[in-house]
Amino acid sequence: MKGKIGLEEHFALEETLDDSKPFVPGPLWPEARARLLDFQEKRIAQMDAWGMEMMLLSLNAPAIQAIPDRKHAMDISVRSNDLMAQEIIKNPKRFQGLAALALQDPDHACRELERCIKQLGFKGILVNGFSQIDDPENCVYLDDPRYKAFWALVAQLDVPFYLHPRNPIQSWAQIYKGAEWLLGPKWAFGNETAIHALRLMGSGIFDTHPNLKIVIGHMGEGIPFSLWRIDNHNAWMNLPNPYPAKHKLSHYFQNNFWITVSGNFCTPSLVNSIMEIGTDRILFSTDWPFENVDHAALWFDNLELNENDKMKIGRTNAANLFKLGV
Ligand code: GRE
Ligand code: ZN
Repeated sequence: MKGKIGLEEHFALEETLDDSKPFVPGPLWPEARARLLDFQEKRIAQMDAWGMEMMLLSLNAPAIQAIPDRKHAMDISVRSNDLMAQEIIKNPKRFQGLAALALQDPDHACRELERCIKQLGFKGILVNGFSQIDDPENCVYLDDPRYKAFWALVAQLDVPFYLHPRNPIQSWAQIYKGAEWLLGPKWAFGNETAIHALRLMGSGIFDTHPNLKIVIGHMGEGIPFSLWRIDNHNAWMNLPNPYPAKHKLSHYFQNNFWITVSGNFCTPSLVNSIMEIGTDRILFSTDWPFENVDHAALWFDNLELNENDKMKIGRTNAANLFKLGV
C-alpha cells in the first residue's frame, strides 16, 4: 500500500544517543546510530522503497524523561524541538513532528507545548513514560495532580499525546533481577507503559477532559488482550470501581485511546485488537530505527484485510487524528 503514515519514528540528538545504545548489540550500533542521526537520506530512501508517505518524528527514549535536573531537561526539550522543526521544514510532505517535553517542570512543558503547536506547527506530543524529577529515584507518573493544568492545555489544544515506553529505574525493577533480558522491548517496556496507561484511565482525567486523545504503541502494549479481565474479574462479588474514574476502564480505552502496530507486526494480535477497539483506532507505525520499515510494511501490505480497513489503519486514521491535511 502506498501512502502509509508512521507515528512512532525516532531520531536522536548527539546528547541523547547514548540512551539508545544499551538496547543495541555492539556490532549493530554504528548502523543504529547512523539511522538515529539521519533525517533526509536513509529514512527517505526506506520510506520511498516501502510506500511510507510520512513519518511523525519523535526524540528517542528515555531522553528528557530520565534527566532529573530540570534546567537540563528543559534545555534538551527546546533543542530537540528546534532540530526537529528545522528538518521538517526541509521536507514537510514527508515529515511532521511530535513535541518532546520536560514534564519535570509542568509550567515549562505547557509553554513549550504551546510554542511547538502554535509556532513550530507540530501535530502532537510524545513522552517517554514517567519523569525523574530532581532526584533520580523520584519517578512521577502523568496521573499526578501536578499535571492538571498540563492536561487541560492538551485538551484545549486538542492534540494527541503518544505515551511511549521506557524501562523502570533499577531500584523499582527488582522483579527483573537475574532475568535482565526481560527489560526493554521484550517485556518491561510494554508492562511499564500499560500500567502507566491504566493509571491514567483510572485517574478520572478523561472524565474531566473527555476529548483527550492518548496513543500507545506496540499493538496497545498488551492492554487489548487483558481488557476484559481488568473490568470483569470476580463479577459475582459486584464490587464498586476501586479508582476515582466514573466508568469501566474499557470505556476510556474505547473513547480516549488509539493504538499503533509499532514493533508488533503480528496478525493474531491485530485481530484481537480489532475485536477490542475496532479499525478506527488502530494506526500503522514502524518504530524506526529499532525496527525495519520493510518488516512493518511487508507484513501490513500483505495482510488479508479488506481495502477499507487497510486504508484506515495505514493512512486515514492518522491523517484524521493528527489533522495532517493529507
Ligand atoms: C523504542 O523506542 O520503542 C525502542 C527503544 C530501544 C529498543 C527498542 C525499541 O527505545 O523498540
Ligand atoms: Zn519507540
